[in-house]
Amino acid sequence: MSDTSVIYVLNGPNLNLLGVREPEIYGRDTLADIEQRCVTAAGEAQIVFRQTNHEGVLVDWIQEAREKAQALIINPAAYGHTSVALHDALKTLTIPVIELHLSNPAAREAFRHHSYVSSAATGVIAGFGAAGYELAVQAALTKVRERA
Ligand code: CA2
Repeated sequence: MSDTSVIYVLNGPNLNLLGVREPEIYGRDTLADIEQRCVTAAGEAQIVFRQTNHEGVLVDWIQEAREKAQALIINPAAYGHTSVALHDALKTLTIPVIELHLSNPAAREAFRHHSYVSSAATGVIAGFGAAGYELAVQAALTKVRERA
């Protein structure tokens, strides 16, 4: 059976710097490398992969995903710790939502311990570096197939 599912992979602020700064925390893969890993992991499913430094743009893309995607993966970066707007936007979705972090925020500074996204997510993947994106795509595909 062919898989024409569309999976949105949204990335928040500063993740455009991946592979350029702080490789000891976030690894050496660039965001372009990670996009390619997602495309490979998705097989016949389609990946829509985006990054923005702007909170409202993330809200717009989440609303777009309501119409166009079968699952959504989001690394909200710092907005995960601050944004009620992201929480509210994600709560409007009926598709599976996977929150993703390269590092494990629970093992870092206290201000990273709370996430406004987790309570609107189907599940959370954190601490596995760039490989977490591949795990998230697999989880998204599993959830989509369960619902088919
Ligand atoms: O571990 C993650 O994926 C985070 O979402 C990354 C965020 C951080 O605020 C979250 O607590 C956890 C930070 C993204 C910043 O990305 C950079 C990448 C390279 C160099 C500097 C920052």
